[in-house]
This record gives sequence, structure tokens and C-alpha cells, in this order.
Amino acid sequence: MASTDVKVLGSWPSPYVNRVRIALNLKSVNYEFLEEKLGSKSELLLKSNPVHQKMPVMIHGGKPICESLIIVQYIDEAWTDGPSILPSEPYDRAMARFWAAYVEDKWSPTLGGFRNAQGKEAKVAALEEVREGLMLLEDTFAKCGKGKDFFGGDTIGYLDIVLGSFLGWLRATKKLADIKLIDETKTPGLFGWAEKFGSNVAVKDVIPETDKLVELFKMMMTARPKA
Ligand SMILES: N[C@@H](CCC(=O)N[C@@H](CS)C(=O)NCC(=O)O)C(=O)O
Repeated sequence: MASTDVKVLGSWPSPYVNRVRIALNLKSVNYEFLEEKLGSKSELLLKSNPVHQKMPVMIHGGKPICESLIIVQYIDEAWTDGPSILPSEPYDRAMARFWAAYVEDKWSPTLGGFRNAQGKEAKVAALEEVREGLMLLEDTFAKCGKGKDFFGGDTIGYLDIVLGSFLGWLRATKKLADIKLIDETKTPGLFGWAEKFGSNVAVKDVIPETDKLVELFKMMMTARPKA
């Protein structure tokens, strides 16, 4: 591992935090993981990200960088000797960024909406939205991956990290609601992709254990004020 002065501030269940950890692992960059306590924010976090006060923050050589997508792009630019995270062709790079923005702005809120939906009708409607998004991403996987293992081709790339960071929560949803969101018949490309992404050496120890996420979700639901 490259010797660097890198700290990551965040907590284990966060997909946003885990994007940064996966990107650093892919580049074989050594880092210190400063775990935030669930439900509270450290002085260092507040001082390092005064605008949003959110995690992750990566501190490189004493300088803080905020926002997971910006951090992943920074990592790609700062450590060029590791495998590239963004595609080298401008068009492929634009597509990876477009679909990453789709996952971020459109699809992931539907996943949160499904988890938090109250009542059967709301659950069914939210599930439909999540599945529609996954069908689009199935198609995108075929186009971006060009028949290879990952959205990035032979190796894990930007869109793999952005979507794959939700893998733990997708597995937890399957366990909690007995619903397969990535299904071998409806989304076979994504099904194979999830297996390969989740078992990759840069990823497998970062994606939270399903049972831990299930427990956390149940705790969050119990703590939530009743409507
Ligand atoms: N757009 C941000 C989102 C980060 C985010 O929402 N982080 C959550 C943890 S999963 C957080 O810090 N929440 C605390 C809060 O909202 O106050 C990113 O990509 O880094």
C-alpha cells in the first residue's frame, strides 16, 4: 500500500462513506478510518465540512475534501498510478458521470422512499419506482460494460462504485422485506455484476454485513416518532 497521509471520517453503514473507502482500496492507498459515532458528529467533522456537516470527509495532507462523488474523482486524479476509476474516453466518462448523477439524484431517493414508505399502497408504488430505475440501469450496464464484468469494463469504475455502494442496503432490503430488487431473471446483468462487485477484494470488507444493517434499520424504525 502507498504510504500517504489520508484520513477518512465517516461511519460504517454509510454508502457515501463506503464509496471513498472502495476508491482508496482500488488505488491501494493506505488510510486511517476515523469512525464517527452513529447519531453524533465529531468536532473534526464539523470543522472539516462546515457547509454541509455531513460525512464522508477525506483529509489528505491536512486538507479536507467533502462530498463523496467529488472525493472519488479527487482520488482518481491524485493517485494516477493505480487503476483508473473514470473511463479514459471523454464520451464514456460523460456517460459514467451521467448515470452516476442518475443514481444519486433519482434512483437512490426511491430506494430510501421504499424503505420508509408507510402502508401497503405506498410500498407497492415505491417498489415499482425502484424497479423501473433498476431496469434502466440494467440497460446501462449492457451499454457501458460492453459485455464485461463491470460498468467500467474489465475493472471497477466510477459508476460501479456509485451504485455498488448501495449493495449492503439492497441485501438488507431483501432480508427485511423478502423482496429481491436485483433479480436473476428481471435484471440478469446487474445480478451477475452485484456478485462480482461484492466479492472484489477492494469491496468485500467495506460493504456492511447484512445482519448489522437489518439491526440498525430496526433500531432506526423503533426510534422514529410515530406519525
Ligand atoms: N451528498 C453527500 C451525502 C452524504 C450524506 O448524506 N451523509 C450522511 C451519512 S449517510 C450524513 O452525514 N448525514 C448526517 C446529516 O445529514 O446530518 C455525499 O455524497 O457525500
